[in-house]
Amino acid sequence: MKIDKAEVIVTSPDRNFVTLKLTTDDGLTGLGDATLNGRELAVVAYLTEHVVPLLIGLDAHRIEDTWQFLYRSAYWRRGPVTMAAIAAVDVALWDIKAKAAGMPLYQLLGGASRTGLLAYGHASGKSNNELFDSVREHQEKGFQAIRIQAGVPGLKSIYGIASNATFKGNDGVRYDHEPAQRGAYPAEEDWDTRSYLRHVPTVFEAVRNEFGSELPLLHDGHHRMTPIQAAQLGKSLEPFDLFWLEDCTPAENPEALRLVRQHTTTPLAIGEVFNSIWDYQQIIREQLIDYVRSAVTHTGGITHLKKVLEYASQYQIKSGMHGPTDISPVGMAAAMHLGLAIHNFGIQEYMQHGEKTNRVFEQSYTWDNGMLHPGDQPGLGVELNQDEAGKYPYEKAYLPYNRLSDGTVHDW
Ligand code: EZ4
Ligand code: CO
Repeated sequence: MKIDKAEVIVTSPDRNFVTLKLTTDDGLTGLGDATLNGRELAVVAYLTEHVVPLLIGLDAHRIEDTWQFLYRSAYWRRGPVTMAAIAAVDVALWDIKAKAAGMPLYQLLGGASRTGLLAYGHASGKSNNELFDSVREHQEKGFQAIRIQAGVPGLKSIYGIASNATFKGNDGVRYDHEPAQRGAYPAEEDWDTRSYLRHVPTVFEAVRNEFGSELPLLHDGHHRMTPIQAAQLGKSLEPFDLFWLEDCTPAENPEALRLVRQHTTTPLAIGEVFNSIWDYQQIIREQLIDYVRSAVTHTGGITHLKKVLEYASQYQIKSGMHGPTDISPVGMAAAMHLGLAIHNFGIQEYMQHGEKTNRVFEQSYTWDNGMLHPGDQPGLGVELNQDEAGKYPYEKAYLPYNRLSDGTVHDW
């Protein structure tokens, strides 16, 4: 079974997505997600110019060998662009292999270890009342675990809150910043860590008072704190029993987490911007985290992320795969097959795509009572409707960034 054709498809239904479609000489097709939010065309060029020409004629069954060939032959290893490109090839090959076997992909990964995947959604609001409404909306949609992001007094806009209503989804303005803002320049936001540190514990106290102690609650610090500030926050959130505190410090410095760990028992999650097992080597070995945040899409595909998660399992560290709307339904399905199969699944982030996206990517995964399941179609269970995809050409889009009150650029 040889790879006969490789197409890179860019479509922008609710936001930009990059998809690799492989076709074999016996007519099977496989899809891989290669979406890198705000830098989509870099991955398109990497694939089109440097990877696609190498794929034609390869044995589609040789997934591990193809992975190693792409990774090692490039000489320039790792990095988000490279690893997203390799991930797309890897996932498309797994899709093909599972279709050839006539099985849903999770069967090839060892079979189901559970009946479904606990998923969390994103609630947010500028005020506590708005936030409570958002939590209730999520509970009505079935969510049994909820991420809490709140506006901070004195700050105009902040990560996770739709302050300037950048995105109108099908159900109105959504409280999130996941769709990079369409435009030719990143939008500027403001930031003040001390105000944030003072405010967040009061929000969690209010949420616990309103919704009780059972509901699993999560929070994303989005890389903005210094180690000692993160330690302070973890400590001040301890009474509210978080499921996790995510990305408390910038991802580049794994040592920072040692200091955070010394001061707090709040569980830590990190890694949505990591892209290889090497990024995790120290923090897993030293047990500095509790959850691995990497997405299949950004971490070299199923082949590579499975290795990270197997390594993590020795230390009782679990998966918490990144699942914002900038992971396409193809990437989400890949995460679900992997999450269903591994023993150390923790939780899956799930933001729910808009209707246009769902028409472009026909899915067989299901959402029921707070639980995701990849479905039982052979392969990934997602197909690309190319007529629909063709209706939505690429639109230039950037993630926002932020500055302190004196104009200094801060971590976003
Ligand atoms: O900012 O997916 O936990 N989720 C996140 C996301 C990321 C975007 C970046 O592309 O932090 O909102
Ligand atoms: Co995050």
